[in-house]
Amino acid sequence: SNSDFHLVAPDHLLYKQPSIVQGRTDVVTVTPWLAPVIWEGTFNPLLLDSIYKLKNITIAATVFAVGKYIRFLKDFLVTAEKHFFTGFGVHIYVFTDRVDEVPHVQMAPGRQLMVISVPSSNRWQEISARRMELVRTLIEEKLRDHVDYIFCLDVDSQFHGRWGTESLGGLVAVIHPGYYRDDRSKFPYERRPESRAYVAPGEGDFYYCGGAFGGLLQEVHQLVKICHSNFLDDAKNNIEAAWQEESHLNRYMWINKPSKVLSPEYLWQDFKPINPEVRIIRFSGVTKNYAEIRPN
Ligand code: UD2
Repeated sequence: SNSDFHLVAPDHLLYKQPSIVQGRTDVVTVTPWLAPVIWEGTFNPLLLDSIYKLKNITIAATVFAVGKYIRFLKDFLVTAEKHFFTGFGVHIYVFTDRVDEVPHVQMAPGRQLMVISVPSSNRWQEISARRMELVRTLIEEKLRDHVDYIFCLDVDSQFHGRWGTESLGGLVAVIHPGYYRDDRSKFPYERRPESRAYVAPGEGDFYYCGGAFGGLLQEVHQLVKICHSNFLDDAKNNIEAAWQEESHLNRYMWINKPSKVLSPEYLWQDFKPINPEVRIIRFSGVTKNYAEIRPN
C-alpha cells in the first residue's frame, strides 16, 4: 500500500514554520530504531489532516463489549465521535454478546457502526485472549480491500482529546502508562521461557498496552495471526501468559519493531495522577471495580 509512505501535501497550505533546533526536550521523540514517538507538540494536526484528506483513507476500530462491559460502550462511542479521526471515514466494529443493548449513537456522515455477535464467556481472560482471533477473522472476511488502517481498543475507556492522523503508521504500538518511567526489569513481560510470549531479562524496549494498538491492515493482520497462533501453542502446553494477549503483543513488538510509537497520552488511566510530560490525555481507561465487572 502506498498510503503509509507517500505523503503529498496540498499546495498553498499555510502553517507554522517547523523548527529544526527547537522542540520538545523533556521527552524522547524517536526510538533507537528511528520510529517517531508521538507526543503533543511534535506534530501539526492541520498539516497531517490535509495530507491524509487527499488519500481518502478509511480507518477501522475494533472494540469488545462482552457481558457487563456493555455499560462502557456508550461513552466510548460518544467520545470517539468527538475525538477519534474526526472528519475521516471511520468504521467501528463492536463485538458483543448483548446485541440488543448496543446504544444508539448518532454518527457523522462517512462514519458507521457495525455490530458483531459473539458468544458470552465465563472467564475474563478468555474474552481478552479471544480478541486476537476475532480481529483476525474480521480482517480476513470483511476488511480486506475496504479499510486502510485499523486500531484495536479497550472499551472501558474514553476519548478526551484528539486521536487522529498523527497516529497512522505501518505498525503502531502505545506505551503503557503504568511502566513508562521504569527500568525494563520491572516490566510485567511473560518470564517463563516455555511460553511463546517469553521476553528474556535484559531484553524488551518498552512495555506496550494490550488496550490499544494498530496500523496498516496488513501489518495488524500479521500481528493478530502470530499472537493468536502463539497463544494457541501456549494453551496446548497449559500456559496462559501473564497478561494474556498483552504479553504476546509485547513479545511481537520486541521482534517486529513498531514503525510508530504512541506516547502514554494515547492510553492513560483515570486513577493515575498526571505527570508533567503528559500535556494532554487523549484516551484513558475508566476506573472500574474488577470484582463487580468481571464474570468471575
Ligand atoms: C489490561 C489491558 C488490556 C488487557 C488486559 C489483560 C491496557 C490499558 N489494558 O486491562 O488490554 O491486556 O489487561 O488481558 O492495556 N472485556 C469484555 N468483557 C469482559 C472482560 C473484558 O468485553 O468481561 C474486553 C473489554 O473490551 C475490555 C478488554 O476486554 O476493555 C480488556 O479487559 P479488561 O478491561 O478486564 O483488562 P484490564 O483493564 O485489566
